[in-house]
Amino acid sequence: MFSKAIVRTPAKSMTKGLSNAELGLPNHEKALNQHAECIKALKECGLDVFVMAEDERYPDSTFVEDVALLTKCCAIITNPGADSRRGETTEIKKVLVDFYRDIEEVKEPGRVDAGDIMMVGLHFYIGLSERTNENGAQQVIDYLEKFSMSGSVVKLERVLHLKNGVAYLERNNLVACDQFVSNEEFQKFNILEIDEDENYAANCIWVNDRVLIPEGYPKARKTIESAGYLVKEIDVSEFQKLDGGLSCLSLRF
Ligand code: CIR
Repeated sequence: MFSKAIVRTPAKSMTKGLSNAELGLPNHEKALNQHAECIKALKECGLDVFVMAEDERYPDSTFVEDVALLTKCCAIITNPGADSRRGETTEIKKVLVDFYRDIEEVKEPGRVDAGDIMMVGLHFYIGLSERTNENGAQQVIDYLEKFSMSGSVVKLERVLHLKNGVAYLERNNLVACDQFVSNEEFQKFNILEIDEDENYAANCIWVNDRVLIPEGYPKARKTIESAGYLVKEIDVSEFQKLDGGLSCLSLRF
C-alpha cells in the first residue's frame, strides 16, 4: 500500500517540453486543471500528496516520476537521459530528505529515467531505452542489492519508457501492450493485454487497489475492471502531447 505521493505543478514552459507525439502544443491552463484532477484522484485513493512548485527552467519537470525511484528501503535519484532534464534532480533531492534517510544517486556516465523502472514487490524491472543506459541500470541494480532488493533489465523496442508499455497492478496482474505481451520475462504474470489501438492506456497506475487510467480507452477499462479493480479515468490529454502519461505525473510511495 502507498501512503504518499509527490507531484510537481506543470510550468508554463511546458509548451517547450520534449515530444515526438505530434499531437500539438499542450494548453497550460487545461494542463493545470488535469493535474488538479490527478491530485484529487490520488487523495481519493488515500494518499497524502506533496505538491512541488513549478519550475519554469524545466519544461518537462511535471513528469516527476523520471527523476527518482522510491522504494520501501531507499530513494534513488536518477540522472535523466535527456540533457534538458538533468537539472530537475536538484529540487527533488531537497524534497526527499524529509521522507528518506537513505538517498542514493545515479552518476555519469549512467543515465536513467525512472519511467523506465517498474516495481514488482522487491524486484525492479529496468528498461534499457533511449533514456536509460546499461551503466545507469547497473548502478540502480547495485543500489537495490545494497538494500536487499533486486533488479533486472528489459530491452525496449518501440516505446519511450518501459512504463509506457507495462504496468504492474499487484496480485500478479500485469497490464501489457505491444512487445511486452510476449516478453518471456513477463509470462509468469497474468497478462491483461491492451489492444494496439488503446496502447496509451497501458500507462496506468495501481494505487491501493484502485487503478487510475487515462480517459477514453473503454476496452482497456473493461479488461482492468474484469480483473477486479475499481477503475477511475482521468483526462491527461495535455500531458500526452508531451509523451507523458499518468504514471509520470507522480511518485507514489
Ligand atoms: C520527456 O520526453 O522526457 C517528457 N516530455 C515526457 C516524459 C514522460 N515520462 C515518462 O513516460 N515516464
